[in-house]
Amino acid sequence: MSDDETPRPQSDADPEETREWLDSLEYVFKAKGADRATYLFERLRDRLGASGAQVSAPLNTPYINTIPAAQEPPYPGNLEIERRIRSLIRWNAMAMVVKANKQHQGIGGHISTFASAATLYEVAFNHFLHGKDAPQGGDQVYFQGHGAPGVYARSYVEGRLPEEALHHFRREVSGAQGLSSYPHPWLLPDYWEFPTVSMGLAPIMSIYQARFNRYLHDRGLKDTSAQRVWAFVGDGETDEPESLGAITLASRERLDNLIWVVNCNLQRLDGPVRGNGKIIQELEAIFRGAGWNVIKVIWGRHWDPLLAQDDEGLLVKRMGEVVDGWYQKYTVEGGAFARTHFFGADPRLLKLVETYSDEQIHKMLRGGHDPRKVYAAYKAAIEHKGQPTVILAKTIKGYGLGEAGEGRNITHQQKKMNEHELREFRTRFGVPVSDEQLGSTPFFRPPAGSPEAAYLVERRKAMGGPLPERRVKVESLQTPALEQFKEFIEGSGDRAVSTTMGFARMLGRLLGMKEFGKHLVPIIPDEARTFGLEALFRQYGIYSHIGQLYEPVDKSSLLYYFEAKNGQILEEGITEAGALSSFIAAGSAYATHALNTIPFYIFYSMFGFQRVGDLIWAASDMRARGFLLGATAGRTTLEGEGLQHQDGHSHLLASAFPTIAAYDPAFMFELAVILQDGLKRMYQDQEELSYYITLYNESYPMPPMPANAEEGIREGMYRFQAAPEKGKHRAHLLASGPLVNEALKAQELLLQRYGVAADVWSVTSYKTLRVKTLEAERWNLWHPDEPPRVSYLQKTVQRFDGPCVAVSDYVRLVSQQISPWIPSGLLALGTDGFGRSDTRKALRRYFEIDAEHLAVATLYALHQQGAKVTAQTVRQAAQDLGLAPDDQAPWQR
Ligand SMILES: Cc1ncc(C[n+]2csc(CCOP(=O)(O)OP(=O)(O)O)c2C)c(N)n1
Ligand SMILES: [Mg+2]
Repeated sequence: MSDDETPRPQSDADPEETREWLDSLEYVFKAKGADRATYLFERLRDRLGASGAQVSAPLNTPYINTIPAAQEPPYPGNLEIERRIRSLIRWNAMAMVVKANKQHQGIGGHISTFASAATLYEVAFNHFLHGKDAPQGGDQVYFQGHGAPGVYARSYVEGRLPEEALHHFRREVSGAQGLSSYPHPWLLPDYWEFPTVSMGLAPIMSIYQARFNRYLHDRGLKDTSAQRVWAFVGDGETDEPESLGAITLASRERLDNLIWVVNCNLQRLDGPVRGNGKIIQELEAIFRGAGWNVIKVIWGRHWDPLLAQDDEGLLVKRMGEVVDGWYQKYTVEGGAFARTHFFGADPRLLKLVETYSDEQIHKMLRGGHDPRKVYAAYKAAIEHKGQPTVILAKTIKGYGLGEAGEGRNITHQQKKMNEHELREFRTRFGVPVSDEQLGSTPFFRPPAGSPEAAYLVERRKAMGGPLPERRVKVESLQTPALEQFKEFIEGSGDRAVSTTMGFARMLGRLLGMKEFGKHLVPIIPDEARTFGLEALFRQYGIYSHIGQLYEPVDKSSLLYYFEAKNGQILEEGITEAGALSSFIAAGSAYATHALNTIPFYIFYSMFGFQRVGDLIWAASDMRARGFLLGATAGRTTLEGEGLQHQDGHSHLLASAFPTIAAYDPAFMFELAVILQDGLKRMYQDQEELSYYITLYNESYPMPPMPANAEEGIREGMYRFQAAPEKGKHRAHLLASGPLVNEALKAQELLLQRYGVAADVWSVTSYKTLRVKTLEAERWNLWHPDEPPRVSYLQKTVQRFDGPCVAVSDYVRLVSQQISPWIPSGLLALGTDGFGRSDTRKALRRYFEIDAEHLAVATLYALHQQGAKVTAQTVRQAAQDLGLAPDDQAPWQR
């Protein structure tokens, strides 16, 4: 085993002396308890370290259960009934997948994930997980996505789901009662609370959920002191960087309301998680090092007598040296192989099992399949104070599937079982299905009045009702009227400000509103100073569960770095994934806590959809509400920063998210209208959507809101400035964000030099324009004999009397979203390509979106459409305006 280069401890030079030390320790342990013994041990270690010796602090404990058999609490439930119920759930979960694939090959589903986790879930369902009617409130439970069939099967056995629903597992659109493949609140809004199937997201979301529960408590918004967050995680899933990326937050914040159960079935999809190592030991060291309470549940009760006889530690040593790949093989090969290979390593080990049959050896349970061991771990976890707990439970993937897949590398994808395999499964778990019925793999529910049915009902009632359950009980919140944003509507006069600064002031105003302000949750990933939000630190405080234990260096300044237990701001540090997880927790509190908390998450727009788009997708699935503010937006407006920072496509990405309203405002008054509307829609009208708004850091005087612009701002476009005079030609310039200023310059240029009277439109949301037009078009398609519907966009552009040229700080596809409905076509300018570092002026010239390019493009569009503008005029204009086009487009460079 030891052909690696791990340093080994020295050999024992004086065994007698060693024995004396060990005896002393043993004496203290027995006479004065573990705490005293540990204390002495740590003092010895400290002293050695202080003397200059290299003391290693091993992060691993031996490969055995953390809770010894002697310390196991009695099991509070009826083990026999629970076993029968568990078996029925196993059967139904398996039947769901097998049936679905029998009827429609390829429809998919997973048997073996839940097969390995059934005991982990069932002990929790019967004794730990609280439903929403529990006096202290429900727990928040993240179920492993691929284990969904087991959760549905339990709901069926409980009588919550009708049989019809199970028949439509993974067939959601062809049956009224379809069940979604995985936990999706969007698809089953009364059932699932948390989307978990994109692996790695549930772990990080659960950490921030637990922290958010604390935040609500510390701010006095809700007593969450007895609510827990449970996350069931796959061992393979821990390879996702998001899974382990935030675990130190949980220990730093002392989240003893958080419990993770890692189902260590040693396998992922393709094969072993750590064939050459031990995933449980690896995770133990990581979590221990990160400050978590670690409870290992490795061996079931059948191993206890053997461990009790293991005076010399031979068995524990053997358990520790065998790698996971072998453990998997013992499952597949059976008892005889395990005897020879595992116990056969030493004659003394062989002797331990000499009275055991091969069959007995094969059936010796792994810890995660033994309800007593699992119960002991859960109980210790909920009683543990001051740290989050992770339970590392060893199980067998595909447990109970026998030759159909138990422990095999193909098991993750196993969806079919032949009659022989079904019979074995049925018999093994004692499911009351006859041989004749086997072929149809019937579902089975214990009849009403049976002991199983009664037990199920009684347990869930005692635990506070059904689970999972998503329940929305929040009340409408009165949101501020537009008049309360008057100063922003009136503009900034001559003072140059940016929309980011405008936002910072609006956020300040909202936070300061009596009653309303407390609902806000500002979230920042270490960029408050970049966005001009540092004034909020002192005024509203940065949330810290333990307050501020030090005097900040800037204490004497007005805006010092103030941390407080009731602080309102979530300053997340450099973690967009973590900040978004906080956004999700706050944005879904209307469902999880019946509270209207309003997240304002402000970040570098480049590090939003691009960096953590999958979490935004999960937020939408979860029906989270709130504001995502993509600041320092625009490929050219964020000058200097270059390729990795300059965002010119988040609006394109946002357009693919069904429930996100995406806005790209140019002026402070636009932002005020959008924010006010968003607050009203999400919190007063309780619509389920969220907002993505880009903010820029270019300063210019903010004009007052033109008359009658309000509706257009919300609908996506309005005429900001009509052509000041009549000209020989007409054109329409569509501009967004700071590029409206370039359009205004182009308007002047076109009129002065070329006699073109162009109207300047501010387009605040291409996405809104497009979606509403698609809706009208679709309605018309299905109602050809009725008067057609006309969208706001269509009504607006119907009146266009000249070509249409669009410009924004985003890629062309963003404005081209509305091309199909512009009668004379749309010529789009945009920032396709990688960003560069330079000044705004140079960048806009480079990307061909400045006023001069806009003017030439407009002349070209007029020429193309048969207006009296010759090709020569266009060419000459380019020359006169100093444009020297490169043959290569910016996206090729
Ligand atoms: C982000 C992501 N990548 C890949 C997948 C596909 N996938 C689904 S389950 C699975 C293996 C899961 O292994 P593990 O986490 O150990 O769970 P187990 O089924 O063994 O309990 C994979 C790769 C996914 N769902 N999400
Ligand atoms: Mg696994």
